[in-house]
Amino acid sequence: MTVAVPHASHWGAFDALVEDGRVTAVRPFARDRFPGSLIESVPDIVHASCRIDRPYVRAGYLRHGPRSGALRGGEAFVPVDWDTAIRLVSGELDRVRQAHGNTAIFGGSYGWSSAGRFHHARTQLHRCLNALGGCTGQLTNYSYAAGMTLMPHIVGTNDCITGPATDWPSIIANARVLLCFGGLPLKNGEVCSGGAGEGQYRRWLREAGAAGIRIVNVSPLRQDAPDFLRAEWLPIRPGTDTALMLALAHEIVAEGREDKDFLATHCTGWPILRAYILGGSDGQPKTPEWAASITGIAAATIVELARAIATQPTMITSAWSIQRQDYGEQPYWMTVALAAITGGIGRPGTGFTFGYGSINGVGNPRHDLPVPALSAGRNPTGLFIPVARVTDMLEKPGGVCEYNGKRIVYPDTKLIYWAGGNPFHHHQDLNRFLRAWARAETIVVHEPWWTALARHADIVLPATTTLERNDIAASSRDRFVMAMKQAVPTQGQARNDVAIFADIADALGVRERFTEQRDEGAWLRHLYDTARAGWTAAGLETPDFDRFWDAGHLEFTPPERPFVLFEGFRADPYAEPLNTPSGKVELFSETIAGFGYDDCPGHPVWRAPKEWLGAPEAARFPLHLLSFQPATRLHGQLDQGRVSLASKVAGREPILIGPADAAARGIKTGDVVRIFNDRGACLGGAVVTEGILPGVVAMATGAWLDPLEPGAPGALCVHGNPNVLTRDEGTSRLGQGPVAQSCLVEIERWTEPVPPVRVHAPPPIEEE
Ligand SMILES: Nc1nc2c(c(=O)[nH]1)N[C@H]1C(S)=C(S)[C@@H](COP(=O)(O)OP(=O)(O)OC[C@H]3O[C@@H](n4cnc5c(=O)[nH]c(N)nc54)[C@H](O)[C@@H]3O)O[C@H]1N2
Ligand SMILES: Nc1nc2c(c(=O)[nH]1)N[C@H]1C(S)=C(S)[C@@H](COP(=O)(O)OP(=O)(O)OC[C@H]3O[C@@H](n4cnc5c(=O)[nH]c(N)nc54)[C@H](O)[C@@H]3O)O[C@H]1N2
Ligand SMILES: [Mo]
Repeated sequence: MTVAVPHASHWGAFDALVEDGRVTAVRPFARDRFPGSLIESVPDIVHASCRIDRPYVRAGYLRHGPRSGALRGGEAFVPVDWDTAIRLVSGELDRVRQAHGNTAIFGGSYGWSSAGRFHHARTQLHRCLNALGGCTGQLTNYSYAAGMTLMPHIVGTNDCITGPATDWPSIIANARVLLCFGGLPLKNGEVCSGGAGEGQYRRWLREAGAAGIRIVNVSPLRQDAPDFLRAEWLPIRPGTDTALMLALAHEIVAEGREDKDFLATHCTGWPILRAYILGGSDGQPKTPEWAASITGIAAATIVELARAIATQPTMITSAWSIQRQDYGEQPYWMTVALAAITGGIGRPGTGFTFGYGSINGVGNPRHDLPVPALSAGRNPTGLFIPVARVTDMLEKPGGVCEYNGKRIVYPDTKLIYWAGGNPFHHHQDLNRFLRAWARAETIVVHEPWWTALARHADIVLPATTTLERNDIAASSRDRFVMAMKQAVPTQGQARNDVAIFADIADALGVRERFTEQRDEGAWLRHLYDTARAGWTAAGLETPDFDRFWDAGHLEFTPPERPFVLFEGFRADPYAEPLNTPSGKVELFSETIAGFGYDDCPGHPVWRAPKEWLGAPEAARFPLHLLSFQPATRLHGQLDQGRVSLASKVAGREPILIGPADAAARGIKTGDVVRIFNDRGACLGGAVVTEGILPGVVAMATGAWLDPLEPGAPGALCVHGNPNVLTRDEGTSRLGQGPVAQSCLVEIERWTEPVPPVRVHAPPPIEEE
């Protein structure tokens, strides 16, 4: 007999079809008119052979105990029972906090975990560590660190990134030009953090395409706008969007078409930025000809585009990707400036927003309502590092990190605890990271699967997947709240993260502080009721928990009136000022200028990236590598599922390369290639395409790291994880965001026998 169990995930809501305790298939949530395909991988991951079946300890750790300097990843694991595992972990947590203080415990644990708001592993870890006196935590994120640090200074809010933003109905009704830096890739709408009931992004793109809006895809990749949008493709050299924006601004000013009123009444610093654009402050007018030589886009094209955006209602959207590069603050600041110059800010369907094409849900019509969410509580140490500075922190105890006007002193990390994220997926320059990782004495990881993270740990605790527990999925960007019901029994000896932490808390005498005496059922009810109080306060009638749970979902009717960000400010900047020092849009920021950072001065500037096609290093590594979000999975998640596996080329991660670059290297579609630079090397499967700017290659993130010699920094990744190649540096001292997109490589055909990909099967196991 087949039972259908309602469930949800970051990659969509679905019914799990269950036979004899196994998920055999899924079908999309009946209310989702635009379902995606990633959910098809769910049965594969729940019952994967790479599930961790019981607790394990690295053989050398079991023998020698906690030790700094051990290179991890190359040794067999030894199974242990749960009591031993909990004793080891709680003993270490206690030893380290007693001997070195809580900041020696690095519990940042960045990552997306799973969609359920209660069993969210990272939040559960933080609750546990906070109950134990705290840890070193992390600030910002990998997605838009530079942007989210900058925006509060210049527009007083991050709503232009996280929403609520000017919504799609408003754009479709009012915009005539949609200028997209980084495009509107279809693939990115496959996911929504916390889970979406409906894949609305696909709907909005169809409607925008049908509305006759002129859509301009500024990107090195043609596929960043799906064919049905009939977008114009402006292939741009990676890392040069700021130069293009400055030239657009120059042309608008040269033709006297800037919105002088808006610049005078709603902005501060325009005379300073204007002088920079016209060349008065540095001797270099930012003309279309100047930008053409940097961006590779013809001056005449820039002139025509400048006229179009100055004379027609225009929405400017910049993908989150374009700030994950050297000086990533600059294209974001200049996006705001360009929207100010065209005068679109706060008017229906125009202005600027970051990331309409970056994730499902940006620009969805929505109420600003609370969603059920577990609180991690307060970290008593108060110490947080910018998330992407993790290698620096491990390398330089006592070192100073400058960030957004502050000086943060790095702690001396002895114990690393990771649950619900994967630095061997997300961090840059993994070979450097692996050496820094060796400095820790103990590394504890919770994972459902033998990912590269689990393989590089000392103590590995098997976590359940969401299909093995009850939870609630919700995102502020989506109109559904979804019940995630347990579909199958716990697999192997896996346990829920919360149960593991409850036992650790118990061993250290803080069980009640951690559990607040609630079990899973009581917690779900509590989180739902807390959010519901907010819904009631907003005047909305909603079902009680039992009725919600029985129905399997709750739906809010979206507001009818289109939403326009900064509408009130536009109408009256004195009655509704921005939350900035001047109350206006800061085209020059005294605060930022006061930090004295030459890598992020007081107004937007063009700074040539450290690695790009115009850099001296391009002589040795002549190809710019983009490592974008994967169409076939969520980061490293689902890589062992059918959708991701079907996309591999010769069993490797596909890498897109243009015909001329491929021919010059004797490469054709289907070939295995080696991609390399001074930081590392990986294999990939070549896909030759016309749709990429010459000199650029592109490989998605998320292939599980699979070193030819596990544990050896510098070893070839035989599978295709681009983070062995990327650079690990901050965007600037302001945002300290990651710069994954600023990366040069060379490629050659791989002529030796092709090594097998082994990472989707368990690592070597020693018997007890
Ligand atoms: N080169 C390059 N690198 C990048 C980017 C890029 O553009 N280019 N993008 C960056 C961005 S924007 C992001 S957000 C990051 C994403 O980086 P991450 O969020 O770290 O990537 P995920 O693979 O989603 O990691 C989540 C991990 O949690 C595990 N997990 C899932 N459910 C559970 C659970 O219930 N319990 C436990 N204990 N574990 C669970 C999964 O198996 C997985 O290993 O990557 C960044 N890295
Ligand atoms: N299917 C799927 N969707 C996802 C995710 C996933 O893992 N899978 N991850 C989610 C997450 S965590 C995040 S943060 C978002 C990220 O959202 P984004 O950061 O917007 O996504 P990316 O795919 O990294 O980049 C979008 C496009 O920008 C282009 N690009 C790169 N560099 C440049 C440049 O210098 N200039 C210009 N003009 N274009 C450039 C690339 O061609 C790329 O395809 O995606 C989310 N959506
Ligand atoms: Mo992200």
